[in-house]
Amino acid sequence: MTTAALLALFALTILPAAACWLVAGFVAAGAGSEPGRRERWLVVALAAGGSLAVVAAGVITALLAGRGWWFVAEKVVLGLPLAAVGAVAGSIGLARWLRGDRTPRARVLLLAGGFAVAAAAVASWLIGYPVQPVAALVLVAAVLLATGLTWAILASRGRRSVVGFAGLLAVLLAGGVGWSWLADTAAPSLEAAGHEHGDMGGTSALAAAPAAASGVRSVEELRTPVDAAGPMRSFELTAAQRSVTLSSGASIDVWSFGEALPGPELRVTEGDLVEVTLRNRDVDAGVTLHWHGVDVPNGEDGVAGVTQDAVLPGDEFTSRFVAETPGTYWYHTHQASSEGVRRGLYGMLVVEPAAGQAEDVDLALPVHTIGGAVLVGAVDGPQALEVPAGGAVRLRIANTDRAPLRVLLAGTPFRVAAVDGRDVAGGAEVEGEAVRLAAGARADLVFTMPETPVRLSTDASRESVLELAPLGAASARDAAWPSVTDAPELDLLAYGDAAAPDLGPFTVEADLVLDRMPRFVGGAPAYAYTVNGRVFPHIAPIVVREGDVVRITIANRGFDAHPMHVHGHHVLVLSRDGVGATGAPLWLDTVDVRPGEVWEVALVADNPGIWMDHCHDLEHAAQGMMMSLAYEGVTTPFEHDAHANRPE
Ligand SMILES: [Cu+2]
Repeated sequence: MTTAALLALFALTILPAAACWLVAGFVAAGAGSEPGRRERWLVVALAAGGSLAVVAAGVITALLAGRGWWFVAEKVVLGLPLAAVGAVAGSIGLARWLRGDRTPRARVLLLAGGFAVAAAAVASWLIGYPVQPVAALVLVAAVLLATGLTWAILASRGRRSVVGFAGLLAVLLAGGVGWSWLADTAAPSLEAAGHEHGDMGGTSALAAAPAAASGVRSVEELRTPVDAAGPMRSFELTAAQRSVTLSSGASIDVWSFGEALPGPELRVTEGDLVEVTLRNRDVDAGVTLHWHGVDVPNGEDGVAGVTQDAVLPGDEFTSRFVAETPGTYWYHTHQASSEGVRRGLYGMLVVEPAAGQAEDVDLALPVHTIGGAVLVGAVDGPQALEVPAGGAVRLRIANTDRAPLRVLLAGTPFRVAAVDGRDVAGGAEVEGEAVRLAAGARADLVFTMPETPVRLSTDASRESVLELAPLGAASARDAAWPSVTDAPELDLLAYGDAAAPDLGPFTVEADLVLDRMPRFVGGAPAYAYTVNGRVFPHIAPIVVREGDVVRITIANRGFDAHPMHVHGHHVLVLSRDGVGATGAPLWLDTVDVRPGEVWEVALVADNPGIWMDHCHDLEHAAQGMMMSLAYEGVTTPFEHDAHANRPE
């Protein structure tokens, strides 16, 4: 059984357990001094069901423990002990009540059992990983006070003790919420300053080394030198609110970097010095340019509030970087990005090899959902392209949406030549397999045009498909094409020529445990997306020094996929769910961590700065799932919330 299924099953047993015990307690409490036969049997049945469910929750927890401590810590430390104590207390109360004990004690015990099991159910949801001692104490104290309140009521201890217990309980719960609010509105922690090296629970062999010789640097100093070598390629992009007519004829209001969607394709050559001037005409929320997948110097990274200020209407900002690695990239705003990207502030960046692109046909095709339409490249709806048989074709697919995307190239064998802007060595031809792209990810599909049509489809849209065919080739009927949803999925961890790059020993270890729980985001209560139980900008950064080799373990406790995107670096996939990667070295900038999965990736700290590391389901990022990879000695003068800066 998958870890996600076990997590769901745990919730589906502990919740009924709590419900059974609570209802049993309330029925007994309400039954008065002479319970009828039906009431007695109902309470017995509920208690039996509740006890069975508690035992089942224990068994599921044992199974989950085998998948990793991240999934069970709060269950083992708090939840199950509470549930066990609750079930025992409830059973004792039940036995007394059945024997005719009509003192309040029996019914109080029964209800206390219900409170304890309910607290166990809440623990998983509210406390998560790592176990937060204050929250755990609040929960236990709440059970005790609720029990006291029940006793005061059932034993008729008078209005004063009822009000006393109720008041204490209210103060406790308000205090717990207040404590949480304080933690979630404290000073941001994005810089390494004030954090011990390797404080994510790891150790660093370099920890004793003296601080970097260059001392403290600002992100503003970490920019591409004005006199950097390379042929200059200059572009200008103007962000504006526009009304755009799609190829289908539909007219939609967008925010865009050009007159059409997507923004202008920037196609440069390896070694070029790329200079892009961004102007904001009238996007009130502000914009920036982030070069997704390009490991630019930190000051060019385009994150509002971290590497620069948001570019507000009338302002401009010029980014410069050397296009070092050929590949498929994209650009998008990193100011109010969850709204801005969705509304259309995105475009493609292609870096061709210095030796020239090998293929005859080379298309960059971002897939984007907007205003009810799905654009593949610039077209919403079917599109056809004539390609001579025998021609080499490269389709650069980018998922610019927030949801994962499945892509099926049918009618020809193909190779996945590159993923996330890094070539995949020795990938064999595959046919009929779908390629899954996490939000933000790219894949280059390469094939030789056959005599018959080839069709690219995605699970984002039935209509928006691309058909490539030699002149005169008859198109296949729609029904004849295989369905993208039925196609098996290509496993990139087992694709291509195996090789094990030697990165050297790990000097920093970091665990990122992804979850969903009630927190305060931007001061407002939210069912937030969390990393290690915290939300942006209060998640402790991964702190590194230049030269560190970092092993990052990402565990997903939630029920959503989290495409974790680290800026300024690519990470090498080591393993998924304990199974080592066996294919060509897979260097990703976006790691597709699905529910219940545990990924181990390696990162070489070779690009100093303060780098965002966040979920590229940008709604999740906006709801807290955003943190930093911070180099020691790097500071930023830019502030979250100041100058309207809102990178999420
Ligand atoms: Cu996410």
